Amino acid sequence: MNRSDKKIVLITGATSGIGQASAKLFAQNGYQLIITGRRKDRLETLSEELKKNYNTQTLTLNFDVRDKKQVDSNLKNLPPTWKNVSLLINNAGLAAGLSEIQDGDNEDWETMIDTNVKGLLYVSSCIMPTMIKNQSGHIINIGSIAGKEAYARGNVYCATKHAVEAITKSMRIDLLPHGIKVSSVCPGAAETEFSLVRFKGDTKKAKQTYQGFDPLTPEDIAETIFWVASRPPHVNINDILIMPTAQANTSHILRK
Ligand code: NDP
Ligand code: 8X3
Repeated sequence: MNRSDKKIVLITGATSGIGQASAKLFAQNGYQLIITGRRKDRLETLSEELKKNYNTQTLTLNFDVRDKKQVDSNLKNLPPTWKNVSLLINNAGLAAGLSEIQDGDNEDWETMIDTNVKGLLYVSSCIMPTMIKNQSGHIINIGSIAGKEAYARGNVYCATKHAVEAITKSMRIDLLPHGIKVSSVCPGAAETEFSLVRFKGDTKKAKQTYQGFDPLTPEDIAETIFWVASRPPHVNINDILIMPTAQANTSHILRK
């Protein structure tokens, strides 16, 4: 059954992992989709797949969330049929490196701060005015267990996800008078391209991250995001922390 009545959802970072799985689930449930990411070929392949499988209308926007000019030129003047975004999923994000703070690479720090914090703000600032004008909308920020606690060598990544937590709480207060819901979905270890990116293409290290236990899948998170997005108008889910059963917190994973 179509539960959405052709709402428009904008998903950042839809070329992989959680964003891609969410795109498929929202398409399956009758949403129109704006999907974004830097890898154009992947956006196009996904758009074709969504059209073929679900007859979904998709707008693909190829930009880097760190670049304010690119964000503005893609999102500030959306075509009239696409501008009434009712759901924004701020998902684009990454970890770069896993080093003790004294050994941290300054470029990695900038990449994480610019993507996870500034990128989320740049995208939101383009979409909030229309939501405010419409006096309705929903923003779901993808946080992390790393935004709830700090772990060894997680330093700057943890800081960016703590920032997402603070921004989410603050957005909820500021947008309250405008009828806009604000939520966060915060996963523990989910097997996506996350570790491949963190370890800069080192497939062995990426694989080891998820060895000996069942991590979350991107689909687990997509289902959670969809559930948060599909509550009735009078219900907002402020925050969900979703973990693999085998992971108690960032430092306790039960591996076989
Ligand atoms: P993936 O690496 O599989 O996906 C990340 C997505 O973000 C890609 O689509 C990528 O697209 C996009 N992205 C990254 N940098 C940029 C950029 N500068 N501009 C535009 N898009 C960008 O990882 P996940 O699916 O796991 O990550 C999604 C979110 O979930 C992130 O915010 C991450 O921090 C969070 N998270 C992940 C967890 C995990 O264990 N996997 C746990 C908790 C939270 P492209 O490269 O094409 O630009
Ligand atoms: C990703 C989860 O624990 O690898 O946000 O930082 S963790």
